[in-house]
Amino acid sequence: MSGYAMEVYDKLSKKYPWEKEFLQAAKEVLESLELLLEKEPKYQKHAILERIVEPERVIIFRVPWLDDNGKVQVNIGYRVEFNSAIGPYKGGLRFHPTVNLGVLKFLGFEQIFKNSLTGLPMGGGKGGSDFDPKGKSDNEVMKFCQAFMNELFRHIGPDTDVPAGDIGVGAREIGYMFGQYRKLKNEFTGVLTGKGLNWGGSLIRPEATGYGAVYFAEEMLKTAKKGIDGMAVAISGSGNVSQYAAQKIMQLGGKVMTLSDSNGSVYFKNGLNQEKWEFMMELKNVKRGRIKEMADKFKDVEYHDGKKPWKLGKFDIALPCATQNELDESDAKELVKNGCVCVSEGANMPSTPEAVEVFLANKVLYAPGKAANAGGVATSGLEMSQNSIRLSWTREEVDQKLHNIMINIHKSCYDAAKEYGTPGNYVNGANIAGFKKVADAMIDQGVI
Ligand code: NDP
Ligand code: 2IT
Repeated sequence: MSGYAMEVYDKLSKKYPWEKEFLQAAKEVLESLELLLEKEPKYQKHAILERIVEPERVIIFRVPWLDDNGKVQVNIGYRVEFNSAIGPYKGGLRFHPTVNLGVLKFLGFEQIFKNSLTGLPMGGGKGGSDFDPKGKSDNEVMKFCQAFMNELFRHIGPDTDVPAGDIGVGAREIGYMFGQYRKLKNEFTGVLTGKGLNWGGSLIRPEATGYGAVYFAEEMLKTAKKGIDGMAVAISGSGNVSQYAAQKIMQLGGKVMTLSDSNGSVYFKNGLNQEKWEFMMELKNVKRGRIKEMADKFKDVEYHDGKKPWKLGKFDIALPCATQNELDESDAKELVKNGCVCVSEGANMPSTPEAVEVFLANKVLYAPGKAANAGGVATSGLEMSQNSIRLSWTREEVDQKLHNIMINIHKSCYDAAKEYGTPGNYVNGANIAGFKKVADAMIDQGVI
């Protein structure tokens, strides 16, 4: 890195040395922008980088709640309202014990460019809590969600900030939070996305992130005259994104070979099929069990305790769909050695910078999360539109719109990468295309 981008990154890393995930995300974006910044001095003149790396507002609050034993528990709640130049803050809420301000700043920062890439009018934000839903009763989860909303409600709104799900926040949590918001405000609005279908949710929103990551992989493969049919696919995670990435791969004739959770991975000797997929959906979404139980149930499923999927076999495609930095340099080298040609990130920043280097150096078709997983937030944007016009679109209509959005994002990234001298580099393409729209809006709107 050099010049203006380097100057800004240096200052940022001295100011927030403990926010390592945020610095990692910021470094990647700033590196990608170098050529654009050289060609377009207006961004430096208007101090766009100095402004874009600072959230517009951060809200941090205490979340006290009563557990099933009548004991008071205290968690920390956050909402990082990062950038609203092109629309209301938009982005998920994460409930996980590893949540801290640095993690949410990384996610909120990525969200700015991701949301811009969708072509929809959404700014960037992210929030959450260090609350761990694992092992909690439904009643405890409800109590926590209500307590969390008791503070968050005064900062959000359908035209201000529209949260959604992320790790540890799915349909159940969105329901409890929406109920509390509605009660506190005495109004029914599209303040959250990922809502239930009979109270304002959109068809295809649950599927959207996973489907979108596969649609993006398809577009990249087309540039190499390849397709998903017959490909062996490694998927990590077994949550919302992984579940529907797996379903779409099966629908397109690919063979899903792995799934995982934070305890270990399962390897499907004969690939995943409908029966096993349905068992997994019930196991993860209803029983809230561990992925290991798939190996107890099916003879042709192996469980690898404490292992990630990447070294368990030979895969043509990898879809990391669990969490940040889950795929490192050694995993990337092994994937490449075994013939992997395409990596599409369902998760946010799952590949370490060293892993990304390996993919780029080996001409793997590699899509960073901010492009590949943008289908989730894009469909949230479609949910907001349906809420505003008080109509709901059919499954086919929403899926078609999602598919078109993913095709358009692919094209924007592909074209920007080519225009700025690094053809095929979707990292640069996504960062440049996502940045330009937001930065130009900031210039138009003056120093605020
Ligand atoms: P879920 O909570 O539904 O699932 C998360 C999955 O990842 C679980 O299988 C979980 O295992 C695993 N996981 C979580 N933390 C770790 C960890 N530290 N190490 C290993 N595995 C882990 O979340 P989502 O599927 O919604 O989110 C997955 C990823 O996709 C995240 O990076 C999220 O930011 C990103 N994303 C999500 C979108 C959405 O619409 N939901 C949209 C765009 C991106 P376990 O059950 O053991 O914790
Ligand atoms: O990372 C993400 O894009 C999400 N968790 C989804 C955000 C949203 O507002 O749907």
